[in-house]
Amino acid sequence: MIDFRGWRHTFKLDPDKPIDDEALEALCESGTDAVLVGGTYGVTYDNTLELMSRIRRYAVPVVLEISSLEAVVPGFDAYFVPLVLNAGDPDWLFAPHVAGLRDYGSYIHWEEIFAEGYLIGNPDASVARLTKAKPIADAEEAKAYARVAAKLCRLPIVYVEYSGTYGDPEIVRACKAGAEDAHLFYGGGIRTVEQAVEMAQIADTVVVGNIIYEDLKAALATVEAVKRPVV
Ligand code: 1GP
Repeated sequence: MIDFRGWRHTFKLDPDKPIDDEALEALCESGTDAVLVGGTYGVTYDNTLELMSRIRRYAVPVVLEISSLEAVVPGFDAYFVPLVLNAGDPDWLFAPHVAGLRDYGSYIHWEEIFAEGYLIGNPDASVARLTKAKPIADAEEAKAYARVAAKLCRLPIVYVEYSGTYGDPEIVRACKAGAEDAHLFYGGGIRTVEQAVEMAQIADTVVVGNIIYEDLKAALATVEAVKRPVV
């Protein structure tokens, strides 16, 4: 069983985006703690299976962040299931989960499943538009969202998602305070070592996504920066 509580750095790969073997090897062998597989649009069973099989050549743990019932592929080390805390469309809270459990409930290995209280901070992200995410009013509200996830619902993970833009450290700090014992992931717009380090000082784990496809070297540099021991 995976233990994400020790993770400091992860890469997130989108099955809908091409990545060549050399780049994939560099990412998987970089020393990152895990590879998350997920995306908002264009995620299919076939492209998810293909990406998982390619990552499986390496020892790094690989986790599927489920975004589509059609693309739930067996064989991952674990499955992260987002519950969108600030979804304006309430169907993004539980409707797909009910549909999934109705059909596949008896096949699930529950020890591999972890629910994420997902808080969307970038209103322009595809996932924000899809779920009609409500804007986060201020740090106090962000903290309250994290508390709803961690304390009220006892979810193991709070994921602050700024996909496509670099987030507000004050908001992330407030989420960390509200998350208490839940594990805090931060993802969104990390393009430089400085940004990776800044968010890693607040969140338990940082997630590096898009930059992989734009500047692989910059993406790889975030691993060492985050995992370097503080002296
Ligand atoms: C996306 O949180 C991740 O789901 C990472 O965001 O792609 O902006 O790095 P970026």
